[in-house]
Amino acid sequence: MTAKHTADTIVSSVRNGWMPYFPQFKQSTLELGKEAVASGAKDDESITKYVFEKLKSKKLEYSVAEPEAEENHPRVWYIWRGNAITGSMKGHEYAFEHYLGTHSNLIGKDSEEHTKDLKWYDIAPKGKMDLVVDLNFRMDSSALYSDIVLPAASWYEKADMNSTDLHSFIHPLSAAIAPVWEAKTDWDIFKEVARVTSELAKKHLAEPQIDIVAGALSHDSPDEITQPSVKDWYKGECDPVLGKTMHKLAVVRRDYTKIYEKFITLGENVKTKGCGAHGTNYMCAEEYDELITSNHFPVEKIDGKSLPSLKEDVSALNVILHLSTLTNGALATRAYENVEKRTGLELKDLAEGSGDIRIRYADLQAQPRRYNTSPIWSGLMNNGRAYAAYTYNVDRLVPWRTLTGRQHFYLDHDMYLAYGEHLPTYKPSPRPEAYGDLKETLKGGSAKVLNCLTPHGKWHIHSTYMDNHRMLTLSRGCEPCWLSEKDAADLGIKDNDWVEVYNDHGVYCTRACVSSRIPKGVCIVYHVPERTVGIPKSQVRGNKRAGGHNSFTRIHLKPNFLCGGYGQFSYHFNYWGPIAPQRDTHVTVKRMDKVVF
Ligand SMILES: Nc1nc2c(c(=O)[nH]1)N[C@H]1C(S)=C(S)[C@@H](COP(=O)(O)OP(=O)(O)OC[C@H]3O[C@@H](n4cnc5c(=O)[nH]c(N)nc54)[C@H](O)[C@@H]3O)O[C@H]1N2
Ligand SMILES: Nc1nc2c(c(=O)[nH]1)N[C@H]1C(S)=C(S)[C@@H](COP(=O)(O)OP(=O)(O)OC[C@H]3O[C@@H](n4cnc5c(=O)[nH]c(N)nc54)[C@H](O)[C@@H]3O)O[C@H]1N2
Ligand SMILES: [Mo]
Repeated sequence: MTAKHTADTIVSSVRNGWMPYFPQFKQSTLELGKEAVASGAKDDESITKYVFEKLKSKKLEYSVAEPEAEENHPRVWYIWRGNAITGSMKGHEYAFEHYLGTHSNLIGKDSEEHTKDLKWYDIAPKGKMDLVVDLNFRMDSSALYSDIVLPAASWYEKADMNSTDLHSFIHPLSAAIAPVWEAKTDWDIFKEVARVTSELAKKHLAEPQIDIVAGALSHDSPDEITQPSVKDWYKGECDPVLGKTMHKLAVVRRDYTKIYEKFITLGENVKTKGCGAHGTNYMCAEEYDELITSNHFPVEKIDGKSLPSLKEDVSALNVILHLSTLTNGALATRAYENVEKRTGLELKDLAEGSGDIRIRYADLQAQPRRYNTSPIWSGLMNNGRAYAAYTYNVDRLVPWRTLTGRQHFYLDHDMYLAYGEHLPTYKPSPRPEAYGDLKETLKGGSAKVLNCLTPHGKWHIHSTYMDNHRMLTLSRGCEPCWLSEKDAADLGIKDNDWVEVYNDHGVYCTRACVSSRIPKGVCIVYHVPERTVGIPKSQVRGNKRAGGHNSFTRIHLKPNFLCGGYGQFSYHFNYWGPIAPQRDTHVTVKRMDKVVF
């Protein structure tokens, strides 16, 4: 199990239903839907069966098993509220080369260890992406590389909300002025994209389509007990059974001409299926109807039917607030009643006093308001108590959302056992050579190797606020490379010298900040410089423009984070899945004798 290339573990992870992956299959899922119908399949059940049989007989191949095939390239990328290129993109230069097809400072060679389940290509394709669209109010590094930049309204030009599970307030953003010049609110931009797509669909995708979606085995559902041991149906280790030994399949009927209508209304699935997350659920048919009958909310008439309106950003916000347990007390009570049934515990008292609370967007604007204590989050906040995670489980004995309902120290999953991750134990860091960050760089020579860390910026949030004048004045006009006095002396580097931080993956040019606070053997480049500020040309890369702090990084996925279908190791969007560690990246640092911008 552990002898596999991590990319091969990703392949089994998708086939076994531990993780979703897009694009899904080597064949278009709309074509697949048509083919199923042409073969005589009529209802969802027979369409699902058709696709299942095709997967089982291996006539339908998974995209994840051949990411280099043209049919499997991701083509269109929308970047919204992220600085995906440079900011988040660890392994930046690899993405330049293979996804964007731009210049890159990569000199790394392919690994000698080839994949088995994932089809290996000796020459990997370049520039897989066709179109990159960025919504932003700043010309950040991602915007610089995008084909289309859609100017977004800033936080003072639109209605919006922010919230997290770690504090107990919902933060409103309000328009003080109208969006300047061509800028639009994010809501209006996406609404316009939806409208134009629907228009174009009348010509290109006029007929309703049948789509197939493969879903992962999910957290907080019976899927958590589907795979007590790791077996691969694809390799004949067990029978393929949808939603048990493999992923699920859903048939989704799409009408692309109606995307706009769907964007501006809330559909009836919410009424019939209810809402919920994190192991909670509640019906909200009454509240859904209130959105239509009460004159507090606007409606849209579609084909003679009234539906709650999401046309304007403020309407969308009020719909969310009306249907959330956090801001509609009747729903908090109902959700606790459901947890009472599941746990046999008395919990409804936690909603006491919030029954008639209804928080609207205008209320949030008037003054800060704490939201209701609700089973969706694990912190109890009654009577002004500060939010602290898991007080719900500790104080009220509500089972933890794990396989046993308790906190786990010992993890008895096959993959955790195989990797020696079943108990927290000390594992020495592999030697720098094992990581291979400097194979080409140090060919025919040697140099001082430092472990370069890229922690979060002290005074800015990622790339935001980094590039304003005040911040740049505080930080030498750049994001410097922090070095220990000893390493700097060994490398002949003085404080404030221009240096190159580089390895096989890429290069970042900046000033040195020599400090007694940095231990020997380590250097630090804080997350995130912007390509718009002070990026000179690199001498070690023959006068090519250097990159940012993610240029010298790459990702080492932790394979056991890919597993699924077993208790707390079950997929949930943004909660369980592999993270992208750039830890233990090794570099060398060299003084620049000439700085050319
Ligand atoms: N090497 C290394 N890489 C890392 C990390 C690391 O520690 N080291 N950390 C990782 C982590 S944990 C994270 S969270 C990511 C963060 O990385 P990103 O999320 O990519 O970084 P941000 O700079 O926060 O990007 C947010 C962008 O959204 C824009 N924006 C803000 N508000 C709005 C809005 O209302 N509308 C629109 N349209 N745009 C808006 C901002 O101008 C900014 O350009 O980076 C990851 N990458
Ligand atoms: N000021 C500011 N605050 C932020 C953010 C920001 O950008 N700026 N971003 C927010 C976000 S989205 C996130 S995810 C959090 C991140 O916040 P943290 O999780 O605190 O992340 P970092 O600052 O990247 O790293 C924490 C520490 O890990 C150390 N470290 C690096 N490699 C290793 C290692 O191999 N082993 C160990 N044990 N330690 C190591 C680093 O030196 C650093 O001191 O911060 C949030 N808060
Ligand atoms: Mo983060």
